[in-house]
Amino acid sequence: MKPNIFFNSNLDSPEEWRAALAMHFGDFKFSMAGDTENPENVDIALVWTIPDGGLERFINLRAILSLGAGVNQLDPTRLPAHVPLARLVDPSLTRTMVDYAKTAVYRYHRRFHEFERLSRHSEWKFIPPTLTRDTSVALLGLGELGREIAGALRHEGFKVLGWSRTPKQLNNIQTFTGRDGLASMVAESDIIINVLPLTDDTRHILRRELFSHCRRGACLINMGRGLHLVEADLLEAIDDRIIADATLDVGTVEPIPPAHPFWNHPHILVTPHVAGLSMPETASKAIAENIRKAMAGERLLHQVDLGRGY
Ligand code: NDP
Ligand code: OXD
Repeated sequence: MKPNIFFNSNLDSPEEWRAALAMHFGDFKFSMAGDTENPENVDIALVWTIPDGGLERFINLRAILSLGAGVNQLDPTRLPAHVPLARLVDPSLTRTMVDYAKTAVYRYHRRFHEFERLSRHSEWKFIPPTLTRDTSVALLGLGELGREIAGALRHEGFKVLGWSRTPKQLNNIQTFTGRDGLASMVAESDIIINVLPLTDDTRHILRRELFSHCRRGACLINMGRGLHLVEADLLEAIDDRIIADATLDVGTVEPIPPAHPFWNHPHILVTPHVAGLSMPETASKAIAENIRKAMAGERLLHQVDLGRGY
């Protein structure tokens, strides 16, 4: 088997990916936009986003493999519907997402966000610590990432709640489904973490209506996608003290423009879409497996259901 792979990403290193794939395939072709000799011979598109020219010229494509856990950045409506699409599940991505969630949660739980503000005004104010069992954390999304984050926070002793499309039974985690379930969950939560995929159903889910059900003074952590959030509604909810603070790893537009009100906002911390990172060394294992499956005409691992959008 000699897979012919087309690579496209402005975030991932082609050199590192080529080297990582060489650990799995004795012989393979690897090209990028501009140097693909015979597009009709390309088997696999390994991509973070769609290249400017689209994928249409790859008329014999066997699979589209996302370099991310999310696929919305590929705009699945523009993809050839007959070619299977898979998202990435990778231990390094999961681990970095779990670490980010724990860091952001502890920053609120141990009041570092308040000490950061106080220290800017040279204010020495004692805010007593509390136990993790007294802080409740809600997860929107209980998939590959949400489940791991929920388990890790539970392990730290937090009270953990989670919401998903289909019902889940998870050890010591209270689970919810449906819009009413979501409203009930956020009403009980001190910290709300979004780790949903962006679909027609989840776009703008973090909006005024949801904030109206939140516990007063809740903190929000958005690790999903910028378009999950109605930005103006968050600013309003912070002004109204419904939401106390927010950590935003993703923006409606990335990078968030310099004049955006999120920058320098005393109650918002922006991180530049760094919550999760997949490292080619580990991620190439799952990608290689899917390349083998695609070449053998088998169903892909983590194949996206285009109907439901994730
Ligand atoms: P999964 O597909 O494994 O899980 C998705 C979860 O969301 C599932 O629990 C699913 O429910 C739930 N869900 C989907 N639609 C709905 C809905 N309409 N209502 C309620 N629940 C819903 O995805 P991953 O966990 O691998 O990744 C999740 C997202 O995290 C990615 O799509 C991406 O947006 C984001 N991400 C962000 C990164 C960053 O650096 N900021 C890095 C990596 C990912 P069910 O279980 O019932 O199917
Ligand atoms: C992803 C991401 O979806 O990094 O993997 O956002």
